[in-house]
Amino acid sequence: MKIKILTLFPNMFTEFKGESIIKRAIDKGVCSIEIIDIRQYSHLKHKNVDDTPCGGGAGMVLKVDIVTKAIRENANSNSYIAMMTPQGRQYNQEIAIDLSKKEELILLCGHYEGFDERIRAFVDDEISIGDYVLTGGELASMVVADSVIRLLGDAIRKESYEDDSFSTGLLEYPQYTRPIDFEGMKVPEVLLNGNHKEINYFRKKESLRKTLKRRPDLLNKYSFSEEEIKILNEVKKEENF
Ligand code: 6GU
Repeated sequence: MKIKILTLFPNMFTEFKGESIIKRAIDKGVCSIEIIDIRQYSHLKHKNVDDTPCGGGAGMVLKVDIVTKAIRENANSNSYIAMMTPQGRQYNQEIAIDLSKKEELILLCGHYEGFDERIRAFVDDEISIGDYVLTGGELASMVVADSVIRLLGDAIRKESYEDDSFSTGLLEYPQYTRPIDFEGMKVPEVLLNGNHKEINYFRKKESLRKTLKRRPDLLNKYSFSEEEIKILNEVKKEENF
């Protein structure tokens, strides 16, 4: 997969690209990341990319002519163009899986007050990473790129993600490693006895317990096996739900 990030702050991505897992994916040839400075597409004297809003008001607005030039000169018929804004659809694992199947992904990052509304006609998608406001789309684009890249190049795992995506999944069961006793806090006995049937049962039960207590909304979307329904009922009894 080719990922192109259009940004006014290319330096923000230097560390990101060099980070171990991302770097490994790039080195393995699973993906390439190209950081493109929107400013180079400005025809203006001082390479300005924004202007005051029509109708007045505070802040600056990214110019439609310059941003669309940046898009047009970098997109082709295989590009899927997503704009990073707090007004977009809320990002989740399902969207990450969808994006991981694209041949080329273009992430458009804005800053200042926002994009000229007409830019929206030139993108395929608009993504927000949650209900809070960032100073720009760069951090959000790194979140998206990271979550997509970790899905690449592992066809078997991708299949298991398909029928078990986070949106239909459960929270992870608790993990432990040595020491077995830390200041009186002990690793659960069952994990030390080597009985894999018991271990799997414990893990499923604790995964259901954690999901019930922290993210009960996920249980509404989860498709339970009969065994899991029994285990969940046991957990509910123990937790007085
Ligand atoms: Cl994608 N951009 C900005 N500026 N703020 C955000 C966001 C994106 N997602 C959540 N907050």
